Amino acid sequence: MKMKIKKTITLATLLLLNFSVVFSQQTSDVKKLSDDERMAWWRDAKFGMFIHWGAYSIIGGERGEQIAGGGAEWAMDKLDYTIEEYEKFPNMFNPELFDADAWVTMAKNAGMKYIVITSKHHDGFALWDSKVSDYDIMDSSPFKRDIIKELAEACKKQGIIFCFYHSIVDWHHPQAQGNLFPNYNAGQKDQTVVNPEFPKYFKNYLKPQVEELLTGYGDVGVVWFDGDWIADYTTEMGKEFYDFIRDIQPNTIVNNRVDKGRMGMEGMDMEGNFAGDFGTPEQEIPATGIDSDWEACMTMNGSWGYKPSDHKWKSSEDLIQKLVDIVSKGGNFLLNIGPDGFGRFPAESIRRLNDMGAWTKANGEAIYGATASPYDRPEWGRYTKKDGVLYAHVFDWPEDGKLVLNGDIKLKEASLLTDPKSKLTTESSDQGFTISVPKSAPDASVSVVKLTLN
Ligand code: FHN
Repeated sequence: MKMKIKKTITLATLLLLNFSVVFSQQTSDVKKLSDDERMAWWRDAKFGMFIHWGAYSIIGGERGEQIAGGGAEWAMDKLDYTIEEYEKFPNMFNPELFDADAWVTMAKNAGMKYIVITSKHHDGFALWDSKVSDYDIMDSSPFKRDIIKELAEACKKQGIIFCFYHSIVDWHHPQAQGNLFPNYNAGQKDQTVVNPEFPKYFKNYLKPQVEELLTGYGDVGVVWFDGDWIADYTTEMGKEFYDFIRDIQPNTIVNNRVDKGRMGMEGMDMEGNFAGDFGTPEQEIPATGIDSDWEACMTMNGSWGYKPSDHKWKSSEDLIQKLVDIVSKGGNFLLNIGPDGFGRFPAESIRRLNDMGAWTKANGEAIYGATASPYDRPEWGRYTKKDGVLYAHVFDWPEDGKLVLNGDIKLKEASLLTDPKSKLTTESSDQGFTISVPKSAPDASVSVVKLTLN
């Protein structure tokens, strides 16, 4: 394993104009934004694409008769590959159909504003040209194209904010869990298992790899850590890591998995002083709004990594409603794609992206830059709010053509969002306002009624 550490640190500034980053690599006078300024683009963006892609994408979660349970990105562990056996997959990973521009276009057309790609997942294989490792796309795969570079450049070109996911857990590295070979995942299964060499991995490998990603690929919107749960990783390391990242790119955003405060899949921090800028609920949406920054990440079927045997796809309608639900509670939605080993998005994912794109194109005004609803959740759907305007997102369109608003809403006028000229008749009573709406729903998934308030 090479142990070269890149010394140059490029300071960068994020200048954010309507979600598009103006890249201005500067070696001095980087403007350090306030926390609110730094978080502003992310809070407005609401919708991002997660990409889980790596050598596991050619395995598809299958080995002989076995099919890995859960996420196929865990193939190495779940299908009991030894490190030596698994190393053959990076050697075969040659995704010639990978087209970064096309991926970014698909995200953009879906209405997504940022992309978070797995630079390295738990298997340890790096998708960029790492100087501290041979276990990367340039040295251990025939592909020899820096995937992170191509994606970062495509994002920059198309005005999508580039972000990366990075695993603290490493099943391959000899000073991390890899040292527990053949039980390279023992620390996941038994929290008392630690690797005494882990601090060396942290200092000489994990940090330098993240430094490479922060210095070689332009401005990074979010550093999205994962694998915070292993006992080897400490809260001191987490805080040090957070500061390290902000020293390199002062305006980048870091998720809460950089530290050890996360409450399981619920994703928010427990009481205490933990590093990280936002909570990370996984595969779930909080029941109510939360008064701090959070982002729910979710799969379209049941797997993060490509898994052709998993047909449990969420419907487009469900995904659109999830986006609305999340925004109505003040969160962001990070929706996953697991491209295959050739570099293709699954057809089922593309269809859903297209459906979401059609919806966000028509209804984006009620999503981007919107905040949580100050009103109780109505039976028929959700509310979002922006600039004094309330948006009623109707999941269950009233058959009698009467949309009943919460009693505490003081309505001035109402119209269909997709038909601004439609002035809907409203009626007020002691119980509140009722709006007369067309008998059939304007949108099969979620129809939005724009409410101007008094
Ligand atoms: O183990 C991973 C999993 O493979 C996937 O990357 C998700 C995404 O949030 N995070 C972990 C589990 O919490």
